Amino acid sequence: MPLFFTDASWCNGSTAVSGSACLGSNPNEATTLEHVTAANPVTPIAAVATAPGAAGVCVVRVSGAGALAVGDRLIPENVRKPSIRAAGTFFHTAVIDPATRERVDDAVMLVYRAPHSYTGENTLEIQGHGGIVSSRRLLEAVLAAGARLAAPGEFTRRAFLNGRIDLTQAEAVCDLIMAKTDRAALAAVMQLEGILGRNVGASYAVLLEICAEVEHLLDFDEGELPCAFAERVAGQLADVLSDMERLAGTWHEGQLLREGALVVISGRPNAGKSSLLNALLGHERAIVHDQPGTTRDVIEEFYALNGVPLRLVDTAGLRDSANAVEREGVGRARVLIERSDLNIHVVDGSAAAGHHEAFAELAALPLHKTVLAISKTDLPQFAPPPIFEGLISVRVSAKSGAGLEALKAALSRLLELNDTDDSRAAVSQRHVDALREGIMQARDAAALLSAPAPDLAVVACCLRAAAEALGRIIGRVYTDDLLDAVFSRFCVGK
Ligand SMILES: Nc1nc2c(ncn2[C@@H]2O[C@H](COP(=O)(O)OP(=O)(O)O)[C@@H](O)[C@H]2O)c(=O)[nH]1
Ligand SMILES: [Mg+2]
Repeated sequence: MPLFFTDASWCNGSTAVSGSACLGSNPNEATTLEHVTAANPVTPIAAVATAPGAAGVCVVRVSGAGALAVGDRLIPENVRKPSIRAAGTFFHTAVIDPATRERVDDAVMLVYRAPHSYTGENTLEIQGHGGIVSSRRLLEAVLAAGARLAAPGEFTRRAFLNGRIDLTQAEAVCDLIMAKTDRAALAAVMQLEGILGRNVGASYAVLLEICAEVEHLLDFDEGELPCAFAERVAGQLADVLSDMERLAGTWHEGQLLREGALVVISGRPNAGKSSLLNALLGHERAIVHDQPGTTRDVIEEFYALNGVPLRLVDTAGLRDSANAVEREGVGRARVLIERSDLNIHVVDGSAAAGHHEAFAELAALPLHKTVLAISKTDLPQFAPPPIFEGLISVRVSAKSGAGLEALKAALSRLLELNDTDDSRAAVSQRHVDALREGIMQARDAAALLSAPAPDLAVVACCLRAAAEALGRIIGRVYTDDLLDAVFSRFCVGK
């Protein structure tokens, strides 16, 4: 698997990184080389960029060296060809399928010329009429005119390979499309704007700089460190480490914003679980009935808590049942509780029967991620609940709505949701994995440098490995596998 570096500095040092390929001093030059040789030959790519379904407009995007020529083949003879039109122009035209000569649509075409487009390549955007059939026919005509169907995320992958955006910005495009709450969208917009890339890029540059200095010393000295060198570098490494640790510390928030949290509502039959789900959602999602065992399957709904997406799940009541379907539901509920990020355990505060058993069940639950909701507080309460150390409990009434705000506050507390900080990056699992690798290597380098007569070759190796880890985050160092993993999350057309 070739490893691509977009920095000349990877070739300068005396420490060779095995299996590496240095592609030149200019990031664009390097990526262009990759672009032509490996990923994409000259055939332009095309896809419908808008969501399927009935809509006013459908946009088909064509990108690549021959994109404008594709447009030439789609229009009547008497219309001026896009390939001879200026960048930034648009025009109205009939669209003809070059294979069938049928008139497909009426459209507006927009001409972008490299490098001033999303992908950095010549791009033609065709705005036709929306609708499933209409957009399919338009795309078929574009493919007949010489484009090939784009792979998921291929437009954004080309934008990255052509140096338009770094890898964190490419990922932010996907995060923004997938965002389920305003807060998640805002975090994605900040990343798209480059906040994470700049943060990581600065540490990456410092690490490479120190590494070059160490390698220089290796070439000219017998491993003797000049006066004050170790002290200065120790300071620089401490700053880089604290930046990396701060970024790694945003993982929890990033994870919640991207993946959401699984919140499972559990409890005995008739405790008021489905009523609580409905009360939180503000509509009658789950069937509520005084007959125990009404909810047999698992019901999942999206719910935004402080801008964080929750997967709120109502389950079958936990009890031993003779009914096979209900037993299956109870089994699923137990698995879900195990997997959940949070568990709301509902106990009917008004029921005399089974009161003690219901509280006894709590002992078997993962209390560190459980909120006890004592329900039906609008009815006379049977007895005060026993105290479980460290367990957060709230009193709620699905009927009157009392206690719902306290329940939300308890959930926020357990999920450790902080108030939104617009200027903060929120890293993903991929980022934090690389950050941890970088932190480990940078710490090793710092420890070696603090010892008397350090082995500078080993120090340089650690620094390079730390820089490489950070380089993978922003895409200054990449493999095709890494790009495949990043862009496979995308939809076709982006
Ligand atoms: N008075 C009162 N009754 C409730 C409340 N929550 C649920 N119930 C009733 O308790 C019964 C069982 O409710 P349900 O939500 O289906 O419980 P589940 O089996 O735990 O899902 C139904 O008759 C509900 O109307 C509440 O807050 N107050
Ligand atoms: Mg129910």
